[in-house]
Order: sequence, then structure tokens, then C-alpha cells
Amino acid sequence: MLALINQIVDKCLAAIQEASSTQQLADIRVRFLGKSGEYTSILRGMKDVPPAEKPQMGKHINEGRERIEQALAAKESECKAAELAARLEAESIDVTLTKDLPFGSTHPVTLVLDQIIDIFVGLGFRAVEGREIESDYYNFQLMNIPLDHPARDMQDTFYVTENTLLRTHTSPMQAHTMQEEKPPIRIVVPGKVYRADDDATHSPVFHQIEGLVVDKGISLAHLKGTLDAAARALFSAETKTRFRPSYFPFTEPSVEVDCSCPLCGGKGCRLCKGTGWIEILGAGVVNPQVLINCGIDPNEYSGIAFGMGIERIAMIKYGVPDIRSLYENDVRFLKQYC
Ligand code: FA5
Repeated sequence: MLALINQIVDKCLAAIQEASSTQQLADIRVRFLGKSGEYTSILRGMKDVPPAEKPQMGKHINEGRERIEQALAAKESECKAAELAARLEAESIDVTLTKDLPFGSTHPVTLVLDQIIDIFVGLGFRAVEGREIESDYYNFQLMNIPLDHPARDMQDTFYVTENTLLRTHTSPMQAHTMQEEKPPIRIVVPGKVYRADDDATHSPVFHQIEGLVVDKGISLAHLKGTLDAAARALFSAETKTRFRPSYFPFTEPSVEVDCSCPLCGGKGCRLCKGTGWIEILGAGVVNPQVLINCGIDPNEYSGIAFGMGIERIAMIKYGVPDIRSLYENDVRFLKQYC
């Protein structure tokens, strides 16, 4: 029996030596040490060993098993290291390889925003950015919308604290600028604004660009001339603008500004719902009360202001019927505009 034990141990050690993977070693373990493995089956022969020889035989069997276990462990760590090295080699990534990788591109809202900023910078405006978390004081009160004013209903938003909110429009930057700078002031304010809105043409977060001019002798005529020039640069040289009476607490008089439909040129189509005109922004002459609120003498200075929704312009320019498609991050949709 001793000879048989030695023979199986030698056979097992040779198999371990030849193995080249952890899987082969696992098979060897089952073949020799498993429940019905070759080495385990020796134990069954113990019942025929004379009692006097049993301790000696048992010791020999255990020593054999120990040698097999040690050989398996040593070979296992060797194979594991080799397998890890092979995997790392196979899965290595060349981070410098750029060929065929999809590149990102400018989002259509950013494209339109950048274009509008360029147009106004070309007309002598300076672009400034404000804060998205504003106080009620700047967002509403300085803009001539007191605490109990019904116009607040048109701009319901998300409150951070009782007196702090996500700004509903870029207009509070009018107040910040007028408080910090002396006229002449000529700024545009691009940025994100927030409202409790959500449908095909209204998003809870969207972009506006505000415009403000304060100087001596500024009138509605300057507003008309400026917006005419901007609409022609934005859509086409043939684009016309028209003013319709409107109401904003911070401008007096206030107007809604339409431009001739960029799709049909004013003849009437699906985009302009047959009217030939498309509404693009709200504007007006700065209410003297706002100038007073911000420390500017309305007897000396006057101003014009306007605010436009960028998504709305992007939807008109690109014929996008649902504002939500601008934010769904569907690459097939976004790719059309790069
Ligand atoms: C204002 O926000 C005024 N502050 C604009 C203004 C500035 C008027 C200076 C006078 C002087 P209004 O609420 O109409 O006005 O919003 C301006 C534009 O933002 C709208 O014409 C529309 O294009 C866009 N807009 C409004 N709400 C949403 C919304 N939820 N999602 C997308 N665009 C919106």
C-alpha cells in the first residue's frame, strides 16, 4: 500500500508540474483529492491494514496529502500571476488613441446663446453673468414687484429659503449692475433661470438673455433700432420686427416683440400659425421706479431693457416643436445641429 501511495503522489505531483492554468489545477484537485479522487480512495484501503501498521500508514497518507496541497498552492499562485499579467496585457487601453472615437459638439442652446451674445457684443454691449440663486429682493422687489404683487404668479419658482430663490429671470442683474456702476450702462446677461413650469414649450430650467441700456436720452426708438438689427443678424437680412403693447412691472411702456416668421418670411405657415409673425421677447423702457430703486436719477437718465428665452429662439431657428427634446440628450437629435 505504501508503494501505491507513493505512486499516486508522484503521479499527482507530475500532473501539477505540467499544469498551466488555475482551471487545470482545479481539475487535478478534484481528480486526486475530490470525494472519489484517486488519493482519497486510498483511505478506503485502510480497513485492510493491520491495526499495528495503521498509525504509520495514516501518517504516510497525511504526509502525501500535505505534499500535494503544497505543490497545488505553489503552482496556483504561479498560474494566477501569469493569468493576471495576460489579462492586463489583453485589456490594456491606449488612451492616446483617438481614431474613430465619437466627439461631443456644441449643444444647440449654447450655439444660439453664443450667437446672440456675439450679435450684442458687436452692437457695443458687454456680457456679464449673474447668480442663479437670488434674493427675493433682487429678483422681485427691486424690479418693482413688491411682496403682494399679482405679477409674481406669472413667475412661480423654487425657493431655497423664504427669501432666497432660484431666479425666475435674468432681470435681477439689471439691479446689481445699476447699483454697482454709473451710466452709461450697456450690458447683456446670458444665463439659466428657473420656473415652476413644465410642458412642450415651457421647461422648469431654461436660458434667457437680458439686455439693459441706461444713458441720457435713451428711448423706445433705441429699443426698436437695436432689436431690429439683432433680429436681422439672428435670422436673415429681410427679418422685420414689430412691437405689441404688453405689461411688465419693471418697464413702462412694455412691449412684446415679434419678428416676421423666419420660415415663411411673413406669408403665414405652420410655424407662425398662419399669422406671419413669431413672438421672440419681452421688452420696454425701464420703469423710472426701477431706476430710483437702484440709485439712478430718472430725471437725468433713462433706459431700455429686453429679455428673451434662448430655447424659444433655438426652437424657431431649428424647427423644434417640443422644448423637452433639447434636454433629453438623444445624440441622434443633437447631432443634427453641430
Ligand atoms: C421676462 O422674464 C422678463 N424678465 C423679460 C423682460 C426683460 C421684459 C426686460 C422687459 C424688460 P417673460 O416671463 O415673458 O419675461 O419671459 C421671457 C421669455 O422667456 C419668454 O418670451 C419665453 O421665450 C421664455 N420663457 C418663459 N418661461 C419659459 C419656460 N418655462 N421655458 C422656456 N422658456 C420660457
